[in-house]
Amino acid sequence: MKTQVCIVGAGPSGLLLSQLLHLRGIASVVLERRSRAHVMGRIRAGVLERGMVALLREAGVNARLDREALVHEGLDIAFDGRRHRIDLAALTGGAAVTVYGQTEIQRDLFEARDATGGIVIDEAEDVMPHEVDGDAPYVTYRKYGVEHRVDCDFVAGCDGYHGVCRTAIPNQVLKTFERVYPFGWMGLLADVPPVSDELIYVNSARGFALCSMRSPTRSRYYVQCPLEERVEDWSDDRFWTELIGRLPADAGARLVTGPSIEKSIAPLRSFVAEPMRHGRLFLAGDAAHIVPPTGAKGLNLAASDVHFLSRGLIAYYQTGDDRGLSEYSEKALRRVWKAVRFSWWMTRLLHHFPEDSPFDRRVQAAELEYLFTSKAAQTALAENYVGLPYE
Ligand code: RFL
Ligand code: PHB
Repeated sequence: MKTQVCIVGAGPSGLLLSQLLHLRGIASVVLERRSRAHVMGRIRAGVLERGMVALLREAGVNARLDREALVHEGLDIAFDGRRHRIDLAALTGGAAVTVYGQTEIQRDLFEARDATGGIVIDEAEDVMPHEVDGDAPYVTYRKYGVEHRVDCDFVAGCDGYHGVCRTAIPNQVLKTFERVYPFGWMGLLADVPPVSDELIYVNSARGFALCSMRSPTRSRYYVQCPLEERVEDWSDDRFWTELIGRLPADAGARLVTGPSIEKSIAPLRSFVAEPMRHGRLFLAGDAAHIVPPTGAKGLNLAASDVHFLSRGLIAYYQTGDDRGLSEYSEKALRRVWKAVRFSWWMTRLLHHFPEDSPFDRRVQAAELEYLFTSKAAQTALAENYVGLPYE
């Protein structure tokens, strides 16, 4: 098979890139390791920056989002039993975030690719990019025991943190940066009305908690948990009791509980791989970087990467101008590191770190106190949370 861009991974990065290229007449083939049911069943992000919403609109996958998504102009941070609202809209001159599940975005993107005859091959085994530093790269994979080869101009590595494309960059070229946090997030999804109209991020004596949502009738809650915990150790009852114990009293009293639809534990990690381009291979999204979910930035970074990469590829195919491709890694990484910084900072601010000394705890409390009383500090949080510009 021959195509222009071979995209590895059918997560949000891969499908969005494929759809944006299609709209400009650029052909792609998407190779995905998992089944479609598996990809559609993953419960992940929920908060979209305006840049990502604009990109989904550009890709023509905004119809359901426009009908169903929730617009949030603020969020709450709770500490020491008190709640403080960060007025995102007032602090940023009118910006807001959009609450719409990654699961829904996956569905909208699959539907769009199917409707326009997009080639998305699922259950592709042993996907492997070759010759990416030459002029004629290709990708091999196996399906139903048969070997296949896709010849292409470029390979887009959109295959997530555990993907294979990053490994095609030689060790002497690739630099990685990493911070592993000493806890995870236990998440629960349930068809119960959210405890509040806006998200509540909680730093409590028992650790971090987050009240989020997918719709007016579906809630997503998280509690910080030790890394060695297993989902099987968390009955719904244990989860709800722990969550209520961490919420400010008024929210705890109002919380509606119910049977879980999904429960999972995610470890927290910051990770960046540089460069994001090697020859004719381009990494985008979690394949190149991971952030802890505290700042709601992972999916949004995948979108900004896809924005820069799609612009570069479109310019190349339309006019032969390869500047966008040459600058891709540097441009994307500038924005990535700012989101890495913000996610690390939010994580540091809101979690209980087991190794913290009494001094560290006092500094954390002082930083929260400062945030609650300083408009400058709130503005810094707000402009990062709604999303820095794509530039
Ligand atoms: P994905 O979604 O991991 O997709 C990669 C795809 O590649 C496939 N794949 C392969 N295919 C072929 N061959 C191989 N060798 C392959 N290896 C892997 C995989 O099966 C998969 O389908 O990466 P992508 O597209 O870059 O998207 C990134 C986002 O999924 C991720 O950043 C976010 O989910 C992170 N995240 C959040 N981001 C936000 O912006 N806001 C949030 O509120 C938010 N909350 C979260 C999150 C992530 C979480 N978890 C579970 C990690 C909350 C959680 C709990
Ligand atoms: C979510 O709704 O899953 C969510 C929201 C905000 C975050 C992380 C996850 O910071």
